[in-house]
Amino acid sequence: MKFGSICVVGLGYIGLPTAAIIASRKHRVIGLDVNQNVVDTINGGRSHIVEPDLDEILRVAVSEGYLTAVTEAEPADAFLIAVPTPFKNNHEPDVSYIEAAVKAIAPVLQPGNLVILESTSPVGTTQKISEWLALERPDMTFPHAAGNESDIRVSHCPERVLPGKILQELITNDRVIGGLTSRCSELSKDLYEIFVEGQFVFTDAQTAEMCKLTENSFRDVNIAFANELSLICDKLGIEVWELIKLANLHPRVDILQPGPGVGGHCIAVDPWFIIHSAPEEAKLIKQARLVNDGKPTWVMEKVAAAAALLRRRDGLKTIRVACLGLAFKPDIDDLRESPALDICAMLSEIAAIEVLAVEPHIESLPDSIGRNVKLTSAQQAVAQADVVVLLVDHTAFQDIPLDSLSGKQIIDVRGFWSGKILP
Ligand code: SAJ
Repeated sequence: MKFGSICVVGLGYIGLPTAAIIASRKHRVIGLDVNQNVVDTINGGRSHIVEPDLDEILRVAVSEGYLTAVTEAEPADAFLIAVPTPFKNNHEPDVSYIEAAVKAIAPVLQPGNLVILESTSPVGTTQKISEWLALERPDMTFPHAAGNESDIRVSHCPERVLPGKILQELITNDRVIGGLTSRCSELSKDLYEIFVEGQFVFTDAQTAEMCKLTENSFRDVNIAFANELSLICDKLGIEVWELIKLANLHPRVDILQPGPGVGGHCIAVDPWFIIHSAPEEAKLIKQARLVNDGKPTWVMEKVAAAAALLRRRDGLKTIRVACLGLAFKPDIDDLRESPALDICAMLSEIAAIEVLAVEPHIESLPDSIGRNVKLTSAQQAVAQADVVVLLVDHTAFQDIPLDSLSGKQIIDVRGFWSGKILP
């Protein structure tokens, strides 16, 4: 089928690059977002998020008239929902943004339209979308009730792209297509053929939902194993980085890297969707979440202990702590759900500790971090610090001369200086 126009609902980290890439293939794209500032920025040809290569592709798409952002839904041939799915305080999935997106597009739906859910969602959400739409539009038929003959097609095709490589992975990754019926799946494939070069694999909507949750839970459990090892090794006086390197020489062992905890808005969230739907069974997945969520407090306690030692041993009153890196992973500017940011904030609450935060990818600190934290250059922070905490292994930190660390307490949460002879 030829798609005359495609509406992407939610112009965030997934929706905006997806809208831009479809538009770059000379298809008319309507980007729908509730935020007027976001819509104005995009219509000005600019991106409100940082992602390699996005600025240029977006500028061209908007200037050539293939991409327009709006705040009110307009008719289109296909609707691609890419809104956030956070969890509530008790870790219960919050699908209210999806529900709002469905209600926003329902009035403009026409027979023959395709609705695709891309947002990571609890099992059963795609079916719910079909049911919600049926309630809003009793004049049409939907696949959960009408099967292959439905007026509207509904599928789940989860996004699986890695922040920092989104534009590349959107094209090259394989695409899991979970239609509510086989016709829903076929039409979804037609849409993704516009820009996907990876393979298409077909399944039902529930398996597609669970597949995405499984991928991120797999990674979370594996990171938890590495983080737990780091705690065990610290207790036993073993260098965890060297241990992992050695163990990984085994042909069937591939341990991930410990760090300050798991950040971002996917891996620390999605396992809870599985836990919520099968709490009795998802014991390991839950324990992994707790291990990873506990790591920032463990790091904070290590720093507090180093500060206490300096006070006792050297009689220092105020201890200066340089926190190297605030982003949720290396070489990006994204501070959302960052354990490094949480560690900085926790340290700044401790009396007689002054935090010098270093984050080469940002211009100013977020308000949430508190007023006691100063954004400082790496060189200055290291020069002034009594304790240096390496939280994020940004490439830029390779410029820090090892001899500038001399005489400082060093807490290397990433193994950045592992194997290097520190003075
Ligand atoms: N991390 C470690 N140790 C490691 C690897 C990662 O501590 O060995 C930490 C990172 O520092 C970061 C967190 O885990 O704080 C998550 O980073 P990540 O690079 O593993 O993943 P994300 O959150 O950027 O993207 C993930 C990807 N999922 C998988 O790799 C299974 C991506 O493909 C998904 O599309 C994305 O989640 C998403 O949107 O769900």
